[in-house]
Amino acid sequence: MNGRFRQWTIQEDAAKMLEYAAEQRIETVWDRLAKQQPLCGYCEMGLSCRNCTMGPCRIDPFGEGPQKGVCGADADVIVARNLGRMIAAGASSHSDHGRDILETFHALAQGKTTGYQITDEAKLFRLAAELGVPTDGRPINEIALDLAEALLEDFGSRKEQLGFLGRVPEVRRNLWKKLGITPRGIDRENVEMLHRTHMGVDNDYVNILLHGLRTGLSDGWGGSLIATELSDVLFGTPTPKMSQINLGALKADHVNIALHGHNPMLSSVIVQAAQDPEMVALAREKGAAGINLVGLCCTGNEILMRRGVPMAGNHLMQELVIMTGVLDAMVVDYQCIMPAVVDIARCFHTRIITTFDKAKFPGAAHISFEANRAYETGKEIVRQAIEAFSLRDPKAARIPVEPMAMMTGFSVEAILQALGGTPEPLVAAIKDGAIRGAAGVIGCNNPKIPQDYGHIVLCRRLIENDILVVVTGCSTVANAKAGHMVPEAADLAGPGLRSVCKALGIPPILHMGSCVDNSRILVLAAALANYLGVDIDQLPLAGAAPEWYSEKAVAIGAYVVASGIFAVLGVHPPIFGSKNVVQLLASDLEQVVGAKFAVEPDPERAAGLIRRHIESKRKGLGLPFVEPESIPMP
Ligand code: SF4
Ligand code: MSK
Repeated sequence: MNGRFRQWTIQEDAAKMLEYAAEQRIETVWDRLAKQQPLCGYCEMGLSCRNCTMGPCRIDPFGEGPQKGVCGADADVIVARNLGRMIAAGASSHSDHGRDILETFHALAQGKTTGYQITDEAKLFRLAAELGVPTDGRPINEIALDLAEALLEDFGSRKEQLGFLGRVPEVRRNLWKKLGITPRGIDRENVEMLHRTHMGVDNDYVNILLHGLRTGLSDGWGGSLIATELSDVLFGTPTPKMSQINLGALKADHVNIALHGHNPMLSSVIVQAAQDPEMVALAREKGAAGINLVGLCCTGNEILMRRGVPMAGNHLMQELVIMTGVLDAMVVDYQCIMPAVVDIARCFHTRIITTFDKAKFPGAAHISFEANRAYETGKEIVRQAIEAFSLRDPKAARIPVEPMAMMTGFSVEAILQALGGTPEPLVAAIKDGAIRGAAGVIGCNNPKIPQDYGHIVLCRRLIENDILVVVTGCSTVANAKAGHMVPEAADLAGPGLRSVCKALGIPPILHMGSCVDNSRILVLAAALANYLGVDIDQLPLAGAAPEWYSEKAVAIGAYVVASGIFAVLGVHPPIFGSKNVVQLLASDLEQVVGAKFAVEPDPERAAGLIRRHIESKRKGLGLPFVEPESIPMP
């Protein structure tokens, strides 16, 4: 591999495409990062503020220049306000996605959609019962309508707490109540954060950040959880299945369509439309062997989990997939889609098709998603991809690798089923020490870190230490490409985890879905805590986001820690301009919610931190443990 690209990616398919990009002088995310150097130090430390036009202001971290903004805000307030707004932006992104799913579900219940149905009736009944919606003898559409109305209420502010909080251990709900951080309404917490961080409202950094936890909780136990649960009802609760991964998932003789973004609403319909005999016949008429769908980012994770659709790549692959010359259309919904894909597509025959009126890209074709004609829209998109296929230059095809196998589909329901219907076997394996604990490794790629290095090294070290890993989002692709997500990968794990995985026929790293599906990890953690009669913060669990870039990852970090789970970040958040904020988040928070953040860019050391943390929790529960301090840090 070219040495220059070794600093950018550890993946063969990405490196080969980067060589091609360099030859053709096609600019990528890595080139643009290089052109941005040096990055603004004030912004990196969270010390710049542009919340009003008396500024923008900045605080001198060396103490020589200004220590206050024009309004008098100091470093603590500015850093906390900036972080609070990041959390609100991330939580709003997940929760608005949840609202879109909910509105489609609401329209389905009223018979106003095409291309949708209730796929998991049993889950619909369970959710209805949980939210107090009567089910006996009622038609399913009436139940769905009442459930939709009840969940729409969660977005408003008329309730004292969100509908799904009954899943949280009582002791933690009481803690949130005592701290005043019980999430009330999804929209409310986000709006309140924007209000508090306006000039001259909340000038207490602790108070701002406590509300940051509440805002995060409105995402994890609200918007994201609604997105996950209703997507399961609509499109089916995932079950284990095999699929494929990397740029080798593209097929040179097929019409190739990449589905990119986060929302499964349209992509699930496109999966049906691509199988429509009319579309298949049209593709053949144009000389294609068939229609091949691949996923990118979390839209990819959604259709991978439920339909086994292969994944072409994660966040940093979105530009490179276009350069294969065989991608006929990239269909995007929203979030994590770089504006640059339109520029790169101009060099090829690829059509970029935007689908949501709230996410338009100049230069792309726009086909508006409407639930009442979703199937027709799906077919129109497939038709456009087939037209683009006719324009493809067959000599320009360059698919750089063969696809890798992976196993997907580990919803909480599927995990429980694999365990025989009860968490007891998992609890027993943790109790006797065969499995030391579990870690959720989530989040993005960031061009500041060699692509996938953080995910792969961290996860490999964790499983070697008998720590069961669950992954979502872009960590999934990284680990699958490393061969970590097939049952045979049990051989890479320590002896305890290996024996459990082999007995169950599962990989040591389980795919739990997309970014909103981090709520599945919360639900599993709460279910384990409830089963054992303890709070979540007593469990030997941890979370990590080794290559995060997105505001959504900050919101996830906030709800993970507020729920009692230690979280390790691999990229520095913009907080280091305030010693007090760092002290609060990396230390004092533990006394408040039983968990805290750590920042550790080296994944070997991050694995050490997590192993020590898990052993300390085992000690606290009276389980066999290794003295945490005796575990060497790399
Ligand atoms: Fe400056 Fe205060 Fe305005 Fe921020 S809110 S830009 S610190 S004056
Ligand atoms: S897609 S939020 S880059 S995980 Fe969910 Fe990947 Fe991060 Fe987007």
